[in-house]
Amino acid sequence: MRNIIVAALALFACVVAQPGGGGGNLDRIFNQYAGTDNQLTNAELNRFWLHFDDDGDGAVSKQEFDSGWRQENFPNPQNAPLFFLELDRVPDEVLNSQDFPHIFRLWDENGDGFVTEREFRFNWNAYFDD
Ligand SMILES: [Ca+2]
Ligand SMILES: [Ca+2]
Ligand SMILES: [Ca+2]
Repeated sequence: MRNIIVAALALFACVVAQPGGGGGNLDRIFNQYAGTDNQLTNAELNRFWLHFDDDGDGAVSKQEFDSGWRQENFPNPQNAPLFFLELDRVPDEVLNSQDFPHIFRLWDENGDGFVTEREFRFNWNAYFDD
């Protein structure tokens, strides 16, 4: 029995320690934008993407995205240009209100209009791990 607990703990530690885009970072982001209901609405996820918009013109340019990604210490900054392309769902080299609904639908796995922490983490890791 004791061995099982030790093994379970070791496994747990492994899972927790996985970089997967900086676990702590991810929790912080999610909590910051999701609010008390612990789910992201479309507007809340938009707010997250728009925090990259340094000049406040309502669109995230590639340059804003790249530099924001590095500033935030998000995972795999060398791939930020590729992440930008993935997120640019209506391809015009900016991320704006045309792209956000598509991104939201991709992240809202079950289509209930909310992105839970599990959905957020799952997609974050899928899109932003190398
Ligand atoms: Ca901008
Ligand atoms: Ca776009
Ligand atoms: Ca959902």
